[in-house]
Amino acid sequence: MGCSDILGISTPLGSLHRLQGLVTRWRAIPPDRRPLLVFGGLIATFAPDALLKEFPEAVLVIGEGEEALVRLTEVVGLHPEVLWRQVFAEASIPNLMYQAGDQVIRTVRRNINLRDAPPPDRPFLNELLLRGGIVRAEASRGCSYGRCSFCAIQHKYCDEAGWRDVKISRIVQELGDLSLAGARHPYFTDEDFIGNDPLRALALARAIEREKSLGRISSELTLYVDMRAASVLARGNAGRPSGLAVLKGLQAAGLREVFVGIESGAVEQVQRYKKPATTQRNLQALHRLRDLGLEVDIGFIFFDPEMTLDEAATNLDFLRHAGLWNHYARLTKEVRLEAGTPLVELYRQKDLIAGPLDVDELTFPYRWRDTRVEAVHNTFRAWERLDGGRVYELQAASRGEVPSENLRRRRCELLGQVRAVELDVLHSIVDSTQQNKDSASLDLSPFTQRRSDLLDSWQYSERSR
Ligand code: B12
Ligand code: SF4
Repeated sequence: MGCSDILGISTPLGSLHRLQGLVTRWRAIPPDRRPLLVFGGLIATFAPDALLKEFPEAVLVIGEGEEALVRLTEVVGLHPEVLWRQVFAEASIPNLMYQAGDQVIRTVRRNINLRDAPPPDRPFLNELLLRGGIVRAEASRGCSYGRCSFCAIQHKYCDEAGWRDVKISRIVQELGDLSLAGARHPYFTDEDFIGNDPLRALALARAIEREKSLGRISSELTLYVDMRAASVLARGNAGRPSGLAVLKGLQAAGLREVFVGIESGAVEQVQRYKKPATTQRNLQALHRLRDLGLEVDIGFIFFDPEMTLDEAATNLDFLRHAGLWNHYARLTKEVRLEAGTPLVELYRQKDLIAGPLDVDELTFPYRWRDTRVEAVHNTFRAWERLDGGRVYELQAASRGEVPSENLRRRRCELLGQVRAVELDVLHSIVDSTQQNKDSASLDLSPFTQRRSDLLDSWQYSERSR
């Protein structure tokens, strides 16, 4: 360290400890050779005050970083160090927060023009492919709905609910480059892949299909995207293709798997989450995707602090009747009370926030309304953690650049069996709590054994592969 002008560091969840280590090393560089310290990404975006307090030397980039980082580089290249902090504000570089003297400066928040954005540099692509990791692609940012109470995405994009698309020519070019490098299963980072422009989604699908037919994208390339139930179920009209037509087009282009945020099977919980779709519509969307033969990944927030025991039972009934008991997704998560979401204000009013923001995880701890639901949650989590590491490994092995679709399917099936054991356990705990028994005294060892046998069989089969 010490030869560059800027040291830019991303701050994903759980990175605070590494950040402290890096800054300690940065502080050891003689002051006249220290690069400008710039933090961007999740913690910088959602906990900038806490981050700046701990690292007052840093310049934070809140939200999108492309424009800010390029402009910072220009200023640093053109001006002597003593002037940098003064010039940042004068040069109206967006999305910054930093200290100048004893003042904290915040510059204007602004989203980039995604249509003109160049593709990302991918210096680690080959390494990622070698390790069978997940290659990411991007076709849009933001969400055309943008009002779910638990979702942090609006804050990332300047508190604007809105959807912006990447130019089709860039997406297709990038997929071609990824394909040439050997990637076969890119996952799109888009929150809302179709957004408010199904016609463009169809055009994108056709462009990918065309490139495949010309041999510029491998015919084996598959796609993984996030969609809203509303996009899946959208009716068409003149000039606007239906969700079904778009799905069929995308499937012809290689769509393999669609993530849909169902979140809950209990009517009032869905309303608390401010999801736009009803439980019924969510089910219809699932059926439509499955009827087409697409894999469906599912977002489900089983627990929230306002949950009743009846709602827990309703969620379990929903999952069973929807045929999701053996699904590979982790359907037993709890809501994360994330900084920058509408839920924080709501819980504050309801006195449900139990402490300060955990800056590393970007969540607030909360109090549960019903202590019985809290006990169910805690008993289940303690059991889940017993073999959590191996389950996570199996989940990771079923995503990204898996060598073959057959192998992915086998891993997903096995993971689905593990998930079924998890739901069986949760069901037993909810059941016994409903009968006023103490769930902590339940004998869960037969379930522990079943899960362990499944994971052993996976490890054995992988070793003999
Ligand atoms: C891919 C992804 C994952 C992957 C990989 C995560 C990882 N650690 O890399 C997986 C599947 C593992 C994952 C898991 C989880 N994720 Co996730 N994930 C995403 C997703 C879909 C894409 C991230 C991405 O690549 N975006 C595209 C790039 C271009 O954007 P970016 O990374 O944000 O970078 C931009 C800026 O942040 C900034 N920037 C970033 N770094 C830097 C550095 C510098 C120096 C500068 C100047 C700027 C800068 O500039 C970039 C360009 O504009 C986002 C949603 C989204 N669309 O962003 C959610 C998201 C990040 N995930 C989220 C969550 C909640 C989770 C989980 C907790 C889910 C769960 N309940 O288990 C776990 C946590 C895992 C963990 N410990 O990290 C939330 C985080 C919200 C929050 N405030 O906490 C998001 C925003 C989704 C959402 N709608 O709420 N996730
Ligand atoms: S959870 Fe999904 S649908 Fe809801 S606002 Fe966030 S991105 Fe949009």
